[in-house]
Amino acid sequence: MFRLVQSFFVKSAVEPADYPASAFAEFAFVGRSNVGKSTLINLITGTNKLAKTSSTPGKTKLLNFFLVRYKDDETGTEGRLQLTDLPGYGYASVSQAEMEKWRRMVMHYFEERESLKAILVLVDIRHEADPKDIMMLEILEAREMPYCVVATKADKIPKTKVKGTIQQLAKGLGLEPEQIFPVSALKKTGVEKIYEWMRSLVIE
Ligand SMILES: Nc1nc2c(ncn2[C@@H]2O[C@H](COP(=O)(O)OP(=O)(O)OP(=O)(O)O)[C@@H](O)[C@H]2O)c(=O)[nH]1
Ligand SMILES: [Mg+2]
Repeated sequence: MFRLVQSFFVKSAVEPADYPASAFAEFAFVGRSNVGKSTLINLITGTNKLAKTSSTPGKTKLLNFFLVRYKDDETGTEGRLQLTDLPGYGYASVSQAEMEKWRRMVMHYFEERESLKAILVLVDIRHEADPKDIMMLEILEAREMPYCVVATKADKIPKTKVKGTIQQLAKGLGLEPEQIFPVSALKKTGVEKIYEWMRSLVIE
Protein backbone atom coordinates (compact mmCIF):
# COMPACT_ATOMS: atom_id res chain seq x y z
CA MET A 1 0.00 0.00 0.00
CA PHE A 2 1.08 3.57 -0.73
CA ARG A 3 0.79 5.89 2.25
CA LEU A 4 2.02 9.15 3.72
CA VAL A 5 3.94 8.44 6.89
CA GLN A 6 5.48 11.64 8.23
CA SER A 7 4.67 15.26 7.64
CA PHE A 8 6.05 18.69 8.50
CA PHE A 9 4.91 22.24 7.98
CA VAL A 10 7.65 24.01 6.02
CA LYS A 11 6.47 27.62 5.64
CA SER A 12 3.83 30.02 4.40
CA ALA A 13 4.44 32.35 1.47
CA VAL A 14 2.75 34.67 -0.97
CA GLU A 15 5.41 35.63 -3.52
CA PRO A 16 7.49 33.13 -5.53
CA ALA A 17 10.68 34.59 -3.98
CA ASP A 18 9.50 33.31 -0.60
CA TYR A 19 8.55 29.77 -1.66
CA PRO A 20 10.61 27.05 0.02
CA ALA A 21 13.10 25.04 -2.06
CA SER A 22 11.32 22.52 -4.23
CA ALA A 23 13.21 19.28 -4.55
CA PHE A 24 10.20 16.96 -4.60
CA ALA A 25 6.99 16.41 -6.57
CA GLU A 26 4.36 18.79 -5.26
CA PHE A 27 0.57 18.39 -5.01
CA ALA A 28 -1.61 21.46 -4.46
CA PHE A 29 -5.12 21.62 -3.00
CA VAL A 30 -7.58 24.09 -4.52
CA GLY A 31 -11.29 24.78 -4.20
CA ARG A 32 -13.85 27.11 -2.69
CA SER A 33 -13.35 28.39 0.83
CA ASN A 34 -14.65 26.02 3.48
CA VAL A 35 -14.76 23.04 1.10
CA GLY A 36 -12.29 21.14 3.29
CA LYS A 37 -8.82 21.57 1.74
CA SER A 38 -6.93 21.92 5.01
CA THR A 39 -8.99 19.13 6.56
CA LEU A 40 -8.13 16.83 3.63
CA ILE A 41 -4.42 17.51 4.11
CA ASN A 42 -4.79 16.45 7.74
CA LEU A 43 -6.77 13.37 6.71
CA ILE A 44 -4.30 12.06 4.14
CA THR A 45 -1.30 12.76 6.37
CA GLY A 46 -3.03 11.14 9.33
CA THR A 47 -2.62 14.22 11.48
CA ASN A 48 -5.04 16.46 13.35
CA LYS A 49 -3.44 19.84 13.33
CA LEU A 50 -0.90 19.99 10.54
CA ALA A 51 -3.06 22.34 8.44
CA LYS A 52 -5.24 24.82 10.30
CA THR A 53 -8.97 24.39 9.69
CA SER A 54 -12.00 26.47 10.61
CA SER A 55 -15.76 26.45 10.19
CA THR A 56 -15.46 30.10 9.09
CA PRO A 57 -14.61 30.37 5.38
CA GLY A 58 -11.38 32.13 4.45
CA LYS A 59 -9.17 30.54 7.10
CA THR A 60 -6.22 29.83 4.82
CA LYS A 61 -4.91 33.13 3.43
CA LEU A 62 -1.41 32.24 2.26
CA LEU A 63 0.20 29.38 0.40
CA ASN A 64 1.14 26.81 3.04
CA PHE A 65 3.86 24.34 2.15
CA PHE A 66 4.18 20.90 3.74
CA LEU A 67 6.80 18.22 3.29
CA VAL A 68 5.77 14.58 3.66
CA ARG A 69 7.43 11.22 3.48
CA TYR A 70 5.68 8.42 1.60
CA LYS A 71 6.14 4.70 1.70
CA ASP A 72 5.08 2.19 -0.88
CA ASP A 73 5.03 -1.30 0.59
CA GLU A 74 4.47 -2.99 -2.75
CA THR A 75 7.71 -1.78 -4.35
CA GLY A 76 9.53 -1.00 -1.13
CA THR A 77 9.97 2.57 -2.38
CA GLU A 78 10.30 5.45 0.05
CA GLY A 79 10.53 9.09 -0.82
CA ARG A 80 9.35 12.60 -0.22
CA LEU A 81 6.72 14.80 -1.73
CA GLN A 82 5.29 18.21 -1.01
CA LEU A 83 1.73 19.32 -0.35
CA THR A 84 0.55 22.90 -0.75
CA ASP A 85 -2.60 24.20 0.89
CA LEU A 86 -3.96 27.12 -1.13
CA PRO A 87 -6.41 29.76 0.06
CA GLY A 88 -9.95 29.11 -1.12
CA TYR A 89 -11.79 31.01 -3.81
CA GLY A 90 -15.13 32.68 -3.65
CA TYR A 91 -17.09 32.78 -0.47
CA ALA A 92 -20.02 35.13 -0.06
CA SER A 93 -18.34 38.13 1.55
CA VAL A 94 -15.18 38.23 -0.53
CA SER A 95 -14.42 41.59 -2.14
CA GLN A 96 -13.28 42.14 -5.71
CA ALA A 97 -9.89 43.29 -4.45
CA GLU A 98 -9.43 40.16 -2.37
CA MET A 99 -10.47 37.97 -5.28
CA GLU A 100 -7.84 39.67 -7.43
CA LYS A 101 -5.21 39.10 -4.74
CA TRP A 102 -6.16 35.42 -4.66
CA ARG A 103 -5.99 35.17 -8.45
CA ARG A 104 -2.52 36.71 -8.58
CA MET A 105 -1.18 34.53 -5.78
CA VAL A 106 -2.48 31.29 -7.30
CA MET A 107 -1.65 32.07 -10.94
CA HIS A 108 1.91 33.02 -9.94
CA TYR A 109 2.15 29.77 -8.08
CA PHE A 110 0.95 27.75 -11.09
CA GLU A 111 3.37 29.59 -13.35
CA GLU A 112 6.47 29.65 -11.17
CA ARG A 113 6.39 26.42 -9.24
CA GLU A 114 8.39 24.04 -11.37
CA SER A 115 8.00 21.11 -9.02
CA LEU A 116 4.20 21.33 -9.17
CA LYS A 117 3.12 17.87 -10.26
CA ALA A 118 -0.64 17.76 -9.92
CA ILE A 119 -3.66 19.43 -8.37
CA LEU A 120 -6.47 18.17 -6.20
CA VAL A 121 -9.59 20.20 -6.94
CA LEU A 122 -12.05 19.94 -4.07
CA VAL A 123 -15.81 20.32 -4.43
CA ASP A 124 -18.52 19.90 -1.80
CA ILE A 125 -20.49 16.73 -2.61
CA ARG A 126 -23.73 18.55 -1.73
CA HIS A 127 -23.27 21.30 -4.30
CA GLU A 128 -23.90 21.25 -8.01
CA ALA A 129 -21.03 21.97 -10.41
CA ASP A 130 -19.93 25.54 -9.72
CA PRO A 131 -18.77 27.94 -12.46
CA LYS A 132 -15.63 28.75 -10.41
CA ASP A 133 -14.71 25.08 -10.24
CA ILE A 134 -15.37 24.65 -13.95
CA MET A 135 -13.10 27.63 -14.61
CA MET A 136 -10.38 26.09 -12.44
CA LEU A 137 -10.63 22.82 -14.38
CA GLU A 138 -10.35 24.75 -17.64
CA ILE A 139 -7.20 26.47 -16.41
CA LEU A 140 -5.69 23.10 -15.50
CA GLU A 141 -6.68 21.53 -18.83
CA ALA A 142 -5.14 24.46 -20.70
CA ARG A 143 -1.89 24.05 -18.74
CA GLU A 144 -1.96 20.27 -19.23
CA MET A 145 -1.66 19.94 -15.47
CA PRO A 146 -2.73 16.54 -14.10
CA TYR A 147 -5.57 16.75 -11.59
CA CYS A 148 -8.24 14.82 -9.78
CA VAL A 149 -11.46 16.06 -8.24
CA VAL A 150 -12.26 15.23 -4.61
CA ALA A 151 -15.90 15.45 -3.51
CA THR A 152 -15.67 16.36 0.19
CA LYS A 153 -18.10 15.91 3.10
CA ALA A 154 -19.52 12.66 1.71
CA ASP A 155 -20.88 11.97 5.20
CA LYS A 156 -23.38 14.81 4.68
CA ILE A 157 -25.45 12.81 2.19
CA PRO A 158 -26.90 9.29 2.56
CA LYS A 159 -24.47 6.56 1.51
CA THR A 160 -26.97 5.27 -1.05
CA LYS A 161 -26.89 8.63 -2.84
CA VAL A 162 -23.11 8.92 -3.21
CA LYS A 163 -22.77 7.11 -6.53
CA GLY A 164 -25.61 8.98 -8.23
CA THR A 165 -24.40 12.31 -6.86
CA ILE A 166 -20.90 11.70 -8.21
CA GLN A 167 -22.35 10.85 -11.63
CA GLN A 168 -24.38 14.04 -11.60
CA LEU A 169 -21.39 16.10 -10.51
CA ALA A 170 -19.22 14.52 -13.21
CA LYS A 171 -21.74 15.49 -15.83
CA GLY A 172 -21.85 19.07 -14.58
CA LEU A 173 -18.07 19.34 -14.53
CA GLY A 174 -17.63 17.63 -17.89
CA LEU A 175 -15.67 14.73 -16.37
CA GLU A 176 -15.93 10.97 -16.02
CA PRO A 177 -17.24 9.73 -12.64
CA GLU A 178 -13.95 7.82 -12.16
CA GLN A 179 -12.10 11.15 -11.97
CA ILE A 180 -14.03 12.17 -8.85
CA PHE A 181 -13.21 10.65 -5.46
CA PRO A 182 -15.79 10.95 -2.66
CA VAL A 183 -14.14 11.55 0.72
CA SER A 184 -15.32 12.02 4.28
CA ALA A 185 -12.90 13.45 6.80
CA LEU A 186 -15.47 12.78 9.51
CA LYS A 187 -15.74 9.07 8.70
CA LYS A 188 -12.16 8.90 7.42
CA THR A 189 -13.25 7.29 4.14
CA GLY A 190 -12.02 7.69 0.59
CA VAL A 191 -8.30 8.14 1.24
CA GLU A 192 -7.24 4.98 -0.66
CA LYS A 193 -8.31 6.40 -4.04
CA ILE A 194 -6.28 9.54 -3.43
CA TYR A 195 -3.25 7.52 -2.41
CA GLU A 196 -3.62 5.36 -5.52
CA TRP A 197 -3.81 8.44 -7.73
CA MET A 198 -0.77 10.04 -6.04
CA ARG A 199 1.15 6.80 -6.38
CA SER A 200 0.49 6.72 -10.12
CA LEU A 201 2.11 10.15 -10.42
CA VAL A 202 5.03 9.61 -8.07
CA ILE A 203 6.09 6.03 -8.59
CA GLU A 204 4.96 4.86 -12.04
N1 LIG B 1 -18.79 16.68 8.05
C1 LIG B 1 -17.64 17.01 7.45
N2 LIG B 1 -17.09 18.21 7.66
C2 LIG B 1 -15.93 18.51 7.02
C3 LIG B 1 -15.29 17.60 6.14
N3 LIG B 1 -14.18 18.19 5.64
C4 LIG B 1 -14.13 19.42 6.19
N4 LIG B 1 -15.17 19.63 7.02
C5 LIG B 1 -15.45 20.86 7.80
O1 LIG B 1 -15.55 21.95 6.93
C6 LIG B 1 -15.03 23.14 7.53
C7 LIG B 1 -13.99 23.79 6.63
O2 LIG B 1 -12.86 22.96 6.53
P1 LIG B 1 -11.41 23.52 6.13
O3 LIG B 1 -10.55 22.34 5.92
O4 LIG B 1 -10.96 24.57 7.08
O5 LIG B 1 -11.76 24.20 4.71
P2 LIG B 1 -10.78 24.95 3.69
O6 LIG B 1 -11.19 24.49 2.32
O7 LIG B 1 -9.37 24.73 4.07
O8 LIG B 1 -11.23 26.46 3.87
P3 LIG B 1 -10.38 27.84 3.63
O9 LIG B 1 -9.06 27.68 4.31
O10 LIG B 1 -11.25 28.87 4.26
O11 LIG B 1 -10.27 28.01 2.16
C8 LIG B 1 -14.48 22.72 8.88
O12 LIG B 1 -15.47 23.01 9.86
C9 LIG B 1 -14.30 21.22 8.73
O13 LIG B 1 -14.41 20.52 9.96
C10 LIG B 1 -15.90 16.30 5.95
O14 LIG B 1 -15.45 15.43 5.19
N5 LIG B 1 -17.08 16.07 6.63
MG1 LIG C 1 -7.92 26.06 4.58
